[in-house]
Amino acid sequence: MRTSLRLAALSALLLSSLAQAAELIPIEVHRDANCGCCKKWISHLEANGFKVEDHVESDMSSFKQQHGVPPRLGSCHTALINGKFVEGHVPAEQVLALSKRDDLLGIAAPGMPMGSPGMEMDGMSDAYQVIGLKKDGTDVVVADYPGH
Ligand SMILES: [Cu+2]
Repeated sequence: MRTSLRLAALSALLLSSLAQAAELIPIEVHRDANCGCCKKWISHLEANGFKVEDHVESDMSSFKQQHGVPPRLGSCHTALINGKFVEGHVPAEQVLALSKRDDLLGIAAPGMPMGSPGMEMDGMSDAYQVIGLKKDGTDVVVADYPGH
């Protein structure tokens, strides 16, 4: 009797931790129809616990403008999560960390840095930074990725 109770408790525990592990984080990605690296970035997010809602836009530059992405931080795709933007090939770990940054309107990996997630090219990588846009409109460096 006692053993079966313990087993029941144990399997309940296992099931709940499995459910937690399976809980995916929703994010929407807006991109141009012909953007290949955007799709690769989506795969990177999906491999890291995100559930991506993929949107094809006809005019990315006006979309970026509408969502407050300054041109200096611009890249290819623009993702939206909890009212904040994620511009370009930002690593998934930084997208996760963004939930703790209420001082930021969004983050960006400006341009198309080689070696960033979705921009892998024969092991080459540029050094790049993830930049946060603060509510006062100024930029702050959120993370530094060294090249090699
Ligand atoms: Cu890209």
